[in-house]
Amino acid sequence: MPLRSVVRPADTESPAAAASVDDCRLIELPRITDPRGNLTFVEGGVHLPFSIARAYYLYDVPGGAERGGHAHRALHQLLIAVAGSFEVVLDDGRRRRRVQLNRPYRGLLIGPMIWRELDGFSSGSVCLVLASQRYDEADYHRDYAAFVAEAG
Ligand code: T46
Repeated sequence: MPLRSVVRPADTESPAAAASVDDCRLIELPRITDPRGNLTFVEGGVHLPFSIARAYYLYDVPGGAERGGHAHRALHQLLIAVAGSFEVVLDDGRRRRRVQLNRPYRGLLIGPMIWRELDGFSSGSVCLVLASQRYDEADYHRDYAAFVAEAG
C-alpha cells in the first residue's frame, strides 16, 4: 500500500457503493525530530482531507481483543498507532486487505462504506482516531450481511 503525504479532498459526492479497499491509504504525517523527543502534528484539511470534528482513542486493549466490526455510512477517519501496533482488516464487501499500523507518524485513512476490524494489539498500544463527524450511531453499519448487500 503506497504512502502519501499530500492529501486530496475527501470525495463526499460519490455514491457509497463505489467504495473500495484501494481507496484506504496510508498518510505520512509531519515529524519534528528532536533530541528531547519527537513531535508529530495533524491539521484537518491540511494533512487530512476533512475537518476534524472528533477525536477518540482506544487504549488498555487486552491481548487478543478485537475492536471495530462495522462500517460507516458517511464518516471519514484517520487511524494512528500513536503507541505500539495493531492491524486493521479492510473490507469493501468484495475484497479484504490487512494493514499493520506501527508508527506514530503514519495514519490510515478510511472512508465511508468500508468494514473495518482491528486486532493484533500489542501491549500498551494506543489507537488514536480523528473523525470527520461527531458520534452518531445511525451512521454505523453493524450487521455484516446488510453491509455487503448495500455495498454490493
Ligand atoms: C471505528 C473503530 C476504530 C461513543 O459514545 N462515542 C464515540 O465517539 C465512539 C467511537 C464510541 N462511543 C461509544 C459507543 C459504544 O457504546 O463507545 C462504545 C464503544 O464503541 P464501539 O463498539 O463502536 O468501539 P470500537 O472500538 O469497536 O469502534 C470504534 C469506532 O466506533 C469506529 O468508528 O472505526 O473504533
